[in-house]
Amino acid sequence: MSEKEKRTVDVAAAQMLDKAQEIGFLTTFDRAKAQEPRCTFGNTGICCRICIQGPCRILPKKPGGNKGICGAADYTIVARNTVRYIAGGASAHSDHGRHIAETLLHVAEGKLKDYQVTDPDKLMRVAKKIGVETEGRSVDDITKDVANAALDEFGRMHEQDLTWITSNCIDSRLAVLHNTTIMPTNINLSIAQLLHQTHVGNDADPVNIIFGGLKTALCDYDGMALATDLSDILFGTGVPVVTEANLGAIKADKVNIAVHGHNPLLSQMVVKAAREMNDEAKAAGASGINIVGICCTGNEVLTREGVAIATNFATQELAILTGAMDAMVVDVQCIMPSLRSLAECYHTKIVTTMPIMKIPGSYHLAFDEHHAIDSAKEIIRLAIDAYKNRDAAKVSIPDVKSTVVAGFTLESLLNIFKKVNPDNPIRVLIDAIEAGEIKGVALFAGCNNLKGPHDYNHLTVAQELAKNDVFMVATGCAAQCFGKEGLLNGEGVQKYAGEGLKKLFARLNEKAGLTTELPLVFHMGSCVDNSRAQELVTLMAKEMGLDNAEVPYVATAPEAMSEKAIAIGSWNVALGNPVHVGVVPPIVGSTLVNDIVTKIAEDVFGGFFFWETDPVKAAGKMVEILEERNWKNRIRAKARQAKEAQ
Ligand code: NFS
Ligand code: SF4
Repeated sequence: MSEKEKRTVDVAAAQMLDKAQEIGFLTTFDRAKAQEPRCTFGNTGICCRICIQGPCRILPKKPGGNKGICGAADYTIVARNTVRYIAGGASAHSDHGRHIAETLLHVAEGKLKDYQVTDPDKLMRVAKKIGVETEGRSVDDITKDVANAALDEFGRMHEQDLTWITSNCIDSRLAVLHNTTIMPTNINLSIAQLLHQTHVGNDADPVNIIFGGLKTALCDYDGMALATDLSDILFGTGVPVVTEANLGAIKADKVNIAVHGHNPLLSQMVVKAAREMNDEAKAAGASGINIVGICCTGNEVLTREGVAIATNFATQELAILTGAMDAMVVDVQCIMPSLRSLAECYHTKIVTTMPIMKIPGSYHLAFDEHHAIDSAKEIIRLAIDAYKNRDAAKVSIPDVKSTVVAGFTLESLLNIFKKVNPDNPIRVLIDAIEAGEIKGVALFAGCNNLKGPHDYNHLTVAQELAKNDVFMVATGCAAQCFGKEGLLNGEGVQKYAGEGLKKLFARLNEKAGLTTELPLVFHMGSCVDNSRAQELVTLMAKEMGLDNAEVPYVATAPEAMSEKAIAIGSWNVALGNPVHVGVVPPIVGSTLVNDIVTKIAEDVFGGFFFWETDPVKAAGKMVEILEERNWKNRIRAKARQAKEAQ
């Protein structure tokens, strides 16, 4: 690997990094380098800052140094640090879900004129799933009950299992969650309890702490599952769309606005308002307005509106370096504070919109759901104004982009399977597994992490799994990497898929009736839409008559970074899924805790973590896991047949 490839595999990003070097701007790539070498204590998780006697480190060679000042052992410190990440992730995801639920309730109450129930069919499906009466009732009444049921998840004070978990999981899984006492009943309570549990002088038992963490991770799942459902109700359930990805999607002749962050409440309105404001852009001398997406709010509007992907997490600054980004409108999460200083070198306006996310020096325009379209229009006018100050001499947009076929919600994926098997769509995947055409299903999730080259792990793991006939779905920044690198289109299949996988694609393409070929990897949406992937594996489990932990399914976060990614990985484990992480997390400082999450977890939940930074080795291990599950399933089937024959 050359020095340049060590930074990123993304050609457009590499061009912009050269430009940054030329103009002497230090990006996140430089800052990542500056952090090396890392402190071993922090890097392995044995630094405790939970009280201000600390930081305490584990210094085994010094008398009294093998524990923190309070006596906390390495395993206590590592376990506490780990689950506090989960609390952060679950807070972010569930608060996003709560915001959507509140908005949906206000829609049903007639308080918000700019939002509607766009997908009443989904409303009915969700209502039925969670047990809300639909017969003879108005859409508003049903919507109110669904929204209130979601809000109830956050604060109910009676012991009742979380609804989006009980209604999405099969009985065998629910039994595991009950038997291990990790079934949550109240999202906010679990998060608060976990912070309490890990206060100085509280729980010292690493197993008990990890179980508290898993309970909270399930709240993360619940929050995102309801966020997905309610967003679909508000904005529609995506269908296949064709668009493009990478910095080449930024257009020199247009007013470019990037929507960046996570919550579709804002980005949907920006997309909608932009469609009505092309004339204003033209009056300013542009040929129109071009919206592009960064991070998960980009994935939300890609799925539902076909908005192009500009780039993913690690390269967000580089969109500004094109010199043609007129405004970046951000809401919450994964937004680098450095955007502001970079924007100073250009005409770009950074517009923050949420009360809990401001960047000093940037433009703050409080987004108000009561005047959503007006707020969105105001933001777009800022961008049009900024466009007038654009310096053409500073514009250099890499001529790099790939075609993207996205919009694969579970519903739209099943609709394609339905063309092959109208009576039982999910059988299409299972038949292909049983025929040995494919080895199983892999979910790609998570971020970028500059502890390794940008997008390298994502790309390599996917290429390896494709070669080995694994059916792939993806969310988040992983999915955005695949968009940029040409894996979200039919050419990706030709280039990378093994023979078995190609056969399945040939069958699907023949019947799908789309104007384009299906992509190598199915883009299932944003990180909260990992709930869609979990619904997929649960559907497979039901149809195969298995528990989740027996289905040939694996998850991977090849470049995990955020607390949210840690929470997602953790609920995947609790729900029976093996999870690869391509970065060694700060857990290895305690052999005991490391063994709990990588080994003991498998005995208890069927799911487990494994760390592997080498993407080829990681893919090899994932294939092995799928093969082992298939092998066990064949033995089970044989045993069943033998019993029936008796
Ligand atoms: Ni997920 Fe999506 Fe990206 Fe990571 Fe951030 S945008 S919510 S956390 S960095 S994948
Ligand atoms: Fe040190 Fe204990 Fe305080 Fe942690 S909680 S900083 S180990 S004294």
